Amino acid sequence: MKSRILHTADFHIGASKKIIVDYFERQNTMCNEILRIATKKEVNFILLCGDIFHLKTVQEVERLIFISFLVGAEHLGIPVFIINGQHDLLEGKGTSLDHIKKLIDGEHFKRHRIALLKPVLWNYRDLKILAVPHVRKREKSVAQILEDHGDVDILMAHECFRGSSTDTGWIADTSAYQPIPEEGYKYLAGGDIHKCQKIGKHGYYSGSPIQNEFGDGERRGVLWFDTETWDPKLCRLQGIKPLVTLDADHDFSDEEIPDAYIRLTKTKGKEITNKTLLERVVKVENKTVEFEPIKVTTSFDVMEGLPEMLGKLGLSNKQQMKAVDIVKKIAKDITA
Ligand SMILES: [Mn+2]
Repeated sequence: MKSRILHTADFHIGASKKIIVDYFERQNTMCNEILRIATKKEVNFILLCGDIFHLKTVQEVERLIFISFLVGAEHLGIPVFIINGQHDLLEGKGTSLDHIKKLIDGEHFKRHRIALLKPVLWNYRDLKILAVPHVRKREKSVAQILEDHGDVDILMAHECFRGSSTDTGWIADTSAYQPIPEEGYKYLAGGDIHKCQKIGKHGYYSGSPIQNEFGDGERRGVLWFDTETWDPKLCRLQGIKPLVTLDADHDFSDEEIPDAYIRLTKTKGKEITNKTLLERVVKVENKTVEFEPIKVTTSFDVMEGLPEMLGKLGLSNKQQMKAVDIVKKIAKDITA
């Protein structure tokens, strides 16, 4: 049985809130875009490999962004298989995804599955999927956990594997990092490293779907593959403004300014007169520039745009209303 699969990770909902004015909307768009791609590519399920939330203090609206993503996927008939990353770990034994587990266990979501802190083996369609969530201290290596379970088709893990690298050129090259298991699986779906890359023979990091900070490369998206070729392709998200770094000492007077969140660097205090540029700057590296970047606001209603989004995805009015009701009910439950 051929399955089509979307692999993603490292949403980091709540990241970039200090620099991006409309970060809620941007990360909500990210979630909607992933559902759009999943629908277009007719995937059978989504692998979501950890670091859903950025901070331990997750705001309700941030929770709602993720819950509406799961509600959307549920209604589209697309299961999402989730593991936690290190950003999802709370002090003590909890995770920021415990409420999602409750919703799944309580059958509010009937399709999705979640593995928190402990490895779980899922059988789905004709596939064996071993989910290895992140833990603070690994007593057994990922390779040993895999060996305990025997051969699988897909290994999900949120881990920094040896040999992986970031956009800034950092490489995980010491023995402190986990070696990639050499065999016993057909596809390793990795989370943790934000740059999309191949690792080992059959391992892949999807990377984060969008840039979350300056320094993140612009080559981003989600991975899509099928179980005939196991050969993933990067699908880019649409409608996501990039984060771009510009040299403030450059003469911008005649230049087209990209529609982006802009960071200015290296200025010696030269006056900037290009209005479009000034409107788009959200961060200044060197304080000799004489203006304040745009202030961050935090008012955003996740319900706004949800029916339209569901409509665009092809849901009937009745289904849309049902989905909105579910999100409202959940919102009420978790803010109670
Ligand atoms: Mn991460």
